[in-house]
Amino acid sequence: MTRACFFFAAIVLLPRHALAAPFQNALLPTGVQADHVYSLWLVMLITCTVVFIAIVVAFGLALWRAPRATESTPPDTAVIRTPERRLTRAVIIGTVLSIIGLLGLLIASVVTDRALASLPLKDGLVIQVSGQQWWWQATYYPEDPTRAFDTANELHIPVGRPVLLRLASPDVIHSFWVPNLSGKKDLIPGHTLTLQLRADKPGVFRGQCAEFCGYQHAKMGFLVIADDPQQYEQWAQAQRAPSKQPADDVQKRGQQVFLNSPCVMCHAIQGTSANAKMAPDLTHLASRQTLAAGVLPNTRGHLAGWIVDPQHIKPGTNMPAITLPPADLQALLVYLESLE
Ligand code: HEC
Ligand SMILES: [Cu+2]
Repeated sequence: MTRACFFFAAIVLLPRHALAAPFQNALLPTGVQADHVYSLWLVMLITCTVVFIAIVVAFGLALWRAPRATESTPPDTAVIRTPERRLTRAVIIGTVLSIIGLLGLLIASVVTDRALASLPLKDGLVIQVSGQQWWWQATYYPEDPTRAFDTANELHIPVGRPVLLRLASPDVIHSFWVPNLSGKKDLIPGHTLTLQLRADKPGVFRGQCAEFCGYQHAKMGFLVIADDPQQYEQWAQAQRAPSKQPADDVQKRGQQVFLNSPCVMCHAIQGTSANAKMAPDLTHLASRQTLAAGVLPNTRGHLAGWIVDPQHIKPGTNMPAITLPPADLQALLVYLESLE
């Protein structure tokens, strides 16, 4: 019993006080929407715990009072020879209490749903997110060609401002879930669903596809980075700019390797002739913290490993292994790493 209490206290109290660095944690809400979900979770947890304890106690009492017998004495059934009326009353009270409890939980979820839908979207930032197998494509300011830009697998959002995500998918169902900021929302082919959220503190939050979408579903993560509004604007401006031009001969050679290899059939680097949209936009690849949808840290070694053998890292991924002479690969890496 003490252990159960400790466990209960641990899950309710620990996340708020002991885990200083939230990363992917539904119990450490960092935005209004996640707060609503967390409150509902608490209401459900507490209600269910109370009911569970009440049932275990009632069960224990029933066992305690059950008629006992030994080989030589018959059971004393006096205790269960209660008048029918009393039993009926007990069943009615039990049923009414259960209905009240379930109704209470239903009302709590409806209230949460309404609270989630009522986030004011004035001055909201619109991001179009498309779930791909198995990465995330994002277009910022989709309605405003002068401000629009593409990125992948890493969203920056301004702290304190509402964000409206328009979620779509070309083929299979995915689910967008960044637990510190909001609940889940599916990306359904042929529909656009929206998810609104707001980060109330700066931070880096991990998200994850939460709907089985194929072989590499588990390796379909992403990051949401909540920046101070000013930092966010700087980031957006940098992302909007075309890619950095090669600054030296090695980078120039790397760019040529990229443009002359199959990379251009799938990837775009704005400011060059590569503008395919089948795969993550690489215009500002070096500004991102991870590669391949949150699977690898974005370092030169991992980048090389990914280009040489993506099928080893994410079997079944839609990027083929590409063999390049070592010097070409090195130049390509130097060039890609310059794309801040
Ligand atoms: C047939 C299409 C295709 C070709 C050709 C291709 N890629 Fe990819 N690439 C992809 C896809 C799809 C992904 C996303 C994979 C995933 O995360 O599951 C990807 C991911 C990447 C990433 C990680 C991007 C990120 O932000 O996570 C890099 C870097 C990359 N490719 C570089 C290259 C380079 C360099 C070449 C050429 C040598 C190349 N790719 C050729 C389809 C392709
Ligand atoms: Cu998915």
